[in-house]
Amino acid sequence: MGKDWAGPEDPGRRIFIQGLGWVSLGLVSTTLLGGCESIREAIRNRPVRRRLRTGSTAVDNDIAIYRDAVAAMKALPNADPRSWFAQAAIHGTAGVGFNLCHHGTNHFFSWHRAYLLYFERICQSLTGESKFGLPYWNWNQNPGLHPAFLDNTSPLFEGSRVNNSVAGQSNFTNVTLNPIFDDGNFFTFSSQIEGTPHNRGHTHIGGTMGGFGSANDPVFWTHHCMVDYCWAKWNIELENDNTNDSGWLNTSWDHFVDGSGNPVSVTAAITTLMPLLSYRYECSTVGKFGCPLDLTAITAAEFRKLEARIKKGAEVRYEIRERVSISDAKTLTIERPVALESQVSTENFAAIVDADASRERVFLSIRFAELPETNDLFLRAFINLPGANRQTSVDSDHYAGAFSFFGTRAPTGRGQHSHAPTFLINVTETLKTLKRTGRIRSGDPLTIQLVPSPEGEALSKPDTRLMLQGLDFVVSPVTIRQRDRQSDDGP
Ligand SMILES: [Cu+2]
Repeated sequence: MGKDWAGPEDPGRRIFIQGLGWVSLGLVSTTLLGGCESIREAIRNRPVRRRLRTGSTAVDNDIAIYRDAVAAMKALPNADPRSWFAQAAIHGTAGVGFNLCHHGTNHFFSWHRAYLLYFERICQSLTGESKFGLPYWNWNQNPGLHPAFLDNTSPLFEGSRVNNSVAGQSNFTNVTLNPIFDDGNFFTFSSQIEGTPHNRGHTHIGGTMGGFGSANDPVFWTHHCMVDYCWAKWNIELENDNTNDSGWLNTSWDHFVDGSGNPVSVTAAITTLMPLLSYRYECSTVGKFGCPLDLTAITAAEFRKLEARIKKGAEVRYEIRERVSISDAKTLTIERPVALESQVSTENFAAIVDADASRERVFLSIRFAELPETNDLFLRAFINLPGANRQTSVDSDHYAGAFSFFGTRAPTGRGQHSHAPTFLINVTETLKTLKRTGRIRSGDPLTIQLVPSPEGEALSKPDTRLMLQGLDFVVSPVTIRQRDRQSDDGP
């Protein structure tokens, strides 16, 4: 193995040597936990992933290194696994399909976290900047792309982008993101981050970013770094727990390479510790959520507790207590928003409308038979608002949420993930508000309005059809985290 940057606490290396799951973690902890000062020291010395913005010397420096790294990767022959071509091809191939990436699965977060870490290692290794942390594009706070990506003489430039900003796009604003971050269930949180800001980031920037070759646009990595920060923020700062499902934890991948181009093996379990052990995020606000935790000021005991909590996870399942069908298969077109009326029985109605938000959440579950031919559109959902259309404000109390498609029906038939694309929208708060203000009454039917809108003025394929397979209300129990973590010192 060549000389790659990997500190003694590096979990990726441990797992490569030791095998699957948590086997290696004793080693990680003993190396790290010397005492307060050494922990603070270790955390401070990690690569820092900063929020992309102007006016910060540290960020300017990160961008300069990123630019050099991208140039160096682009200069490598395609056959080199660290080359720009090879790294992007792990994810997908333009005009052909996705390759190894996870979309629409429970490993959307974990797979992309590993993908980013090893990409970051390659950047570090090719530039000699062992402390380099990939900056993240916080679209909620800074909706415009950083100017460094707009300079057409820079390796960070990509000429095919359709938009350089997501300003004004509701998939990134607090009204949409707050209910997603309020969802304490790992699976449904992941699904909504993927379907809403993640998918829309791809399709709204568009061009290369909107297609199977998206990882060829340097913006991709900063966008996915933000997706990864969303997971880290939700899990580490906001104290929600990941799943402890052993099948999930022990899933492993061996198609990534380290900074020297040598293959590595990584488990989903290990990815959960990466933001603690391999890099750290500079905190920033997302929606109504500020910065409740400063990792660099943490004591050894607090760190141990935090690490134990992450390793322990929680009995999280995506369980369906109640499923009420609103609609069967239907074809939607962009020209015609669709209103779907439920035939909800009295008991079902109560289960949905009276759900106790502290114990259960209500989702709209929207399944499509297949991806559409084009993805330059997004959908908004409203409840009990018969006239809802493209112009209806998301500030309406009836607004439930939005989602976008990423990927299209692959021209070759391969490369798209085989499942039917399913989207979840957390409608718990919307239902509560409508009930409180008398706009939902027991016995009246609940109606759902799905409003498709083009990204721009018109669709590239105006006759695009959306093959809705089914739309349901789903009531899912909230996993109650164990409050007492005193005895949770991990396995
Ligand atoms: Cu993506």
